[in-house]
Amino acid sequence: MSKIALITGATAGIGEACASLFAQQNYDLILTGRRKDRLDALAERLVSEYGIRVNILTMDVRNKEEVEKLETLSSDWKKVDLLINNAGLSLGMDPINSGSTTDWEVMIDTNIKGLLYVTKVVSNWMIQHGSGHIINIGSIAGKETYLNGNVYCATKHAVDSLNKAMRIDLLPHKIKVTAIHPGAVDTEFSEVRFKGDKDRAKKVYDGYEPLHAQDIAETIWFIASRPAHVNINDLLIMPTAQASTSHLLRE
Ligand code: NDP
Ligand code: 8X3
Repeated sequence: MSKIALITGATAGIGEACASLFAQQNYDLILTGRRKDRLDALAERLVSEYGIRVNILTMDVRNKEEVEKLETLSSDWKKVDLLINNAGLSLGMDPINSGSTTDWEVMIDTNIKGLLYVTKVVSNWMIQHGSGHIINIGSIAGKETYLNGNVYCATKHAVDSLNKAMRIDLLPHKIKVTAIHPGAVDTEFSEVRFKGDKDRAKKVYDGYEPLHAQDIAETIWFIASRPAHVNINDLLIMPTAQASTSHLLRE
């Protein structure tokens, strides 16, 4: 029987690249996100290219009731081997005294509370079937704090902390827990952060080669495919041209 992966935020960027790579590796997939049209198109492509089974769930991870709809999946689908907690975003880049409180709430509700809601449901399934692996997508922003990154950095520091907490709490149930913390990855991330300002978003990646979503997907595949006795706890991955959030070699 094929393994099952549940990927949050599969409609773009890192989540979408993971969906394609795990489909290629013959995983059946539960894919979630808010944009149904994108989920439908992705599912259709993966089923036809790889012959896997795909279950899509349109949900906003901020909405606890929508997340709990995961419980309506059949018992077969609840045998999830791998959860990739990927859905997340940054909104705005302003000093703490003038940032938008609405943006702060969206980031906190998505990156922290959403990740917790999904984890609570899926970790219970993993406990029931006695194994599983949770991979949390953190960020270099969860290891460092940079100018005007304030609330986004705080949410990713929370993911770093929750990653450690999950590993401790789920140890008796033999569930692996990993965080992967990327530096700059060229996805829709900056366009979302700068609210559709494509020029400003493009400038983030000017003059150097950023990571691509595929680089992160391949790293996640490496982590997920280690033998049962090996767990990668924490992994920081950066473009070669990036030494820290504020040290970039632009040419
Ligand atoms: P994208 O913007 O390309 O993708 C983000 C994904 O998250 C989309 O599928 C989006 O789906 C989903 N998402 C956002 N908000 C919600 C929500 N409320 N409910 C459900 N799904 C949601 O960005 P990335 O692929 O880059 O981001 C993926 C993760 O990687 C994030 O956690 C991000 O913080 C992290 N990261 C990104 C880095 C980068 O430089 N790009 C670096 C380090 C970490 P939809 O809009 O359809 O709901
Ligand atoms: C995304 C990377 O440096 O823009 O998490 O915060 S950064």
